[in-house]
Order: sequence, then C-alpha cells, then structure tokens
Amino acid sequence: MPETATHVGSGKVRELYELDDDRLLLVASDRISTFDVVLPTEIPDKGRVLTGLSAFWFARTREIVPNHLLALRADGRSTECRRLEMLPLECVVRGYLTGSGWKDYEATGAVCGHQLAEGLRDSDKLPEPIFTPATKAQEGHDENIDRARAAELVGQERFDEVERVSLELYGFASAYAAERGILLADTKFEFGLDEVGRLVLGDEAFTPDSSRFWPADEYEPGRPQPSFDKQFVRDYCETLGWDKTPPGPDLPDEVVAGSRARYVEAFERLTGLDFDAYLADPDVVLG
Ligand code: Q0N
Repeated sequence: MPETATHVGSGKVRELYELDDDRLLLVASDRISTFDVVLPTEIPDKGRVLTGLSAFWFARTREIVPNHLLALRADGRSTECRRLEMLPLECVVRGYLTGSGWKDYEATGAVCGHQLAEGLRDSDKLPEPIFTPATKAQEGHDENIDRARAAELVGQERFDEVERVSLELYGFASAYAAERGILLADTKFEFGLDEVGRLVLGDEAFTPDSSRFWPADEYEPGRPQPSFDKQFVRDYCETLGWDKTPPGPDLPDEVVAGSRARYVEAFERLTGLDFDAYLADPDVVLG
C-alpha cells in the first residue's frame, strides 16, 4: 500500500486509494462475505483471483467498451485505475431468474418493468437476458428500479447506451463462460464518464463477487443453485445454526482450503491459465 495514498472509499472487501488527480488504486482483500456478513477468516488469494479475473475480462471487452484499468501491480491484488465520474446506477444483467429478480417476479410477475411469462421457476433461464438497473444503497441492499426511473437518474440517451453496452458485455462473457462449464447467471457493472464524457466501464467485471457463477453440470432449475465459489462456506455456516447477523463465524482450515480451491478453479477454467503463472506475473491475464 502506498503510504502517501489517501483512502477514498471502501466496499465490504475492497479499498480504494487516490494516487493522483487522475488515478486511483483499487485493492482487493482476501475477505469474504456470506449472507451479507464479512467473516473474520480470510480466503488466501481470493483478492488475487478476483483482480486477475477482472483484468482478464477488461482486456477482452475493450472493443465493446473502454474500461478504467491502467495497470496491474506485481502483488496481483492492486490495480491502477482511471478516475471517473461514476454514474449513480448499478447496471445489472440477468440471464437467469434468481436472487432479487426471482423475488420481484414472485411478487409481481415482472422485474424492473420487464413483464415475464407466467410459471417461471427459481433459476430458470430467461428467453433473453434483461437489463435490470438498481440504485446504490448506502447501506443494505441495492434497490431495483424500472427503466423510467433509471433514465431519470442518468438521462435517456445515457440509459440507452448503458443498457446496450451491458447486454453486449453479458452476451460476450456468458457465451465464453458457458463453453467452459460455468453459467453466468447475472452480473453487475458500474460505469463512469471520462473527462470528455465518454462511457467507461469501472469497478470490477465478471468476478464471483459481482456475478453469480453456477457450475453448468449441476444446473437444475426449480431451486436455488449452488454457487461455484461460496457454496462451501455457506454450507459450513448452515451447519452451525448461526443466525446470519454479525459477527460471522470463524472458518476451519478445511473450509478455507476448499473455498480457496474453488476460487482458483474458477480462475483457471475461465482464463485457461495456471493461477501460479498469474502469481508469478499478473500481466499474463492481459493476453
Ligand atoms: C468509484 N466506487 C464504488 C471499489 C469500488 N474508476 C473510478 N473512478 C472514480 N470512482 C470510482 C471508480 C471505480 N471503480 C467506484 N466508488 C468510487 C464501488 N467501490 C467500492 C470500494 O471498492
């Protein structure tokens, strides 16, 4: 961590520092959250897996939309980023009906103004991916909003642009992942504007923290799907009778090791690279 860097923000598991007027440093920790609670035990290299995956996707989607990535640092968990003016919108794309999308559908038959067919089940594949924006909640969960509300927040033209770009990004990555045995159920993007008002993809992209990864060979609609990365930890937590309020439980060594192995497996399957090669030289993910 640069001693001189000013801390400008933090998420549950990542920190953001100011490098200079134009650049930020985004640092992914090894912390893990489950049931919305950050656990006291870290998963070694989780931050490196997420940073490497995000950089891999940024490198492969720059023809669809430019992104904020400037450089990967040798530690594998820190990225230098262009400083943007962030849009006040969480740009979610869903290819499958689950999570808050499933909840909204169960209650109303629609998700963010997309009226869906009757009789859909939890985790069903949607006839086509849908753009389901949300607003960033300061605390608690993001709130799903309809397209009219989203267009009010960023303007109609910008709304049309983020919808089109988000669907294109999802289409590219979900096809790529499906070929490698991983279903990308849904994903969240955060966009910003550069100094001349061009749309730029920020934050992280197609990581297990910003997306739902499901193992394709276990996919069975009609029930919630096991998560590729977090199921290990969730299953353990469920054995404890923990009430899912802070503080979360410590994880035993075998759960930590199993969880780390799942993150590394996701990295290796999606990128086709050895994770050790990434640790030796993070730039390998840039292709
Ligand atoms: C920014 N957030 C929200 C990192 C992500 N490139 C950027 N320029 C200006 N601001 C931001 C970015 C980015 N990315 C994004 N906050 C500021 C999410 N954060 C939470 C903490 O970790």
